[in-house]
Amino acid sequence: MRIRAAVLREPGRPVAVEEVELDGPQADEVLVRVAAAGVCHSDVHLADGVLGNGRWPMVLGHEGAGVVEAVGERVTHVAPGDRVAFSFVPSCGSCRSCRAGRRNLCEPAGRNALAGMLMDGTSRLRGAGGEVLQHGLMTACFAERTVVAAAGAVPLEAGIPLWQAALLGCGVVTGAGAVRNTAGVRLGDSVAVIGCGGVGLQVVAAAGLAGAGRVVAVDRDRAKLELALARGATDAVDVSDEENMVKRIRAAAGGGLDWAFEVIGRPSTMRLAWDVLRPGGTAIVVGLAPVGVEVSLPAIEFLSEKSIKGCFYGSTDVADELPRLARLVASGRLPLADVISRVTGLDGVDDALERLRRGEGARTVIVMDRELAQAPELVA
Ligand code: COD
Ligand code: ZN
Repeated sequence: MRIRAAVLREPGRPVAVEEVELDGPQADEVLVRVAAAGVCHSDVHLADGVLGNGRWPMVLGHEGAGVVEAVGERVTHVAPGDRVAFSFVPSCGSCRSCRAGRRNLCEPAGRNALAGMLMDGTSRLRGAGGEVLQHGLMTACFAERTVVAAAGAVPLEAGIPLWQAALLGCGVVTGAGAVRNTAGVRLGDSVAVIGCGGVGLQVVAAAGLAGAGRVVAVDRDRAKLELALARGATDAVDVSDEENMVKRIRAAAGGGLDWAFEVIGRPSTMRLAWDVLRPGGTAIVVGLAPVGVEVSLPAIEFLSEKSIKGCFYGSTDVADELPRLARLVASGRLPLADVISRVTGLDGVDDALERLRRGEGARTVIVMDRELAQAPELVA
């Protein structure tokens, strides 16, 4: 079938909407009519070509929600008409990582996501000239319709509008999972969140829900800090002048911190996360740095049992946890509308990427179908 989709042709060129060809779902796949999709900083990384060579031409978009239109013959967990959120780690359940209970590290899912293919290593997308297009992080949801692996379509209960559910599959799962799974924040712990963008704001809210005693929001953008305070941060530290950052963050928490989440993806802020820890504290690196970037730490400080830990997709088993998070949203305990700074149409993808590069606003949500998404008025 013919659909409209936002295609990355080559890094450095604007991401433009094209008519592309989408094949129907194979036995273990699902065809979804996309209602809405969130624009994440990782889309900027992909569009800028810093996540590795050859990751184009690609239909971008890895965070979104929609309604199932058709399912392959082996799919049983969803049916046409079901509302779903996308997961960009459709874990296979049988590789070594999955068997060990670490489904976010599913090996075939990781391999195929990097290749821009579905789980069988092939694509359902072709450009107007017949050339194969990659599926952005196995989701490719900056499009009117998409075909995803069965496990990439997670059913949603009623009670959450799709323009908000669009954020569940990346920002919310990553942020909440970093706090609950990767870290394991306990009641009364002190937490710093370094970088309060689309993902960091989810870390802030999750730290509050986990019962952290202090949640120190750190950013160089005043507007992000205001949002963080409204989402449960107890303190805000503006690091736009980069002066005495370590001292000010520690002072806000009444001393070194138990946890520091880096949600930007820069060596300097990874180091900052390390520096603000108390002895025995742990830095969780959520942010993704371009290929080839290194980070350095003062080795003597391992003596104080500080740790630094990587984080991918919030160490989450999405099939189990995404519906739980959706329930928190539906019950009003995890608001999402406040982090959506703009709602726009499919043609607005490139502008949204540009705003993220400039650090302007929080999440943009791209709405493909306003009625399906139950979305407010769109802004061009
Ligand atoms: N000091 C303080 N704050 C800063 C600095 C700095 N030097 N630089 C940027 N910031 C702030 C910005 O003001 C902004 O508020 C925030 O950091 C970044 O936010 P966004 O909205 O631009 O980015 P997000 O939240 O959409 O994405 C953030 C990640 C870094 C988590 C994401 O891009 C990423 O790297 N993800 C990798 C992890 C992963 O699981 N990836 C798979 C798909 S996301
Ligand atoms: Zn993302």
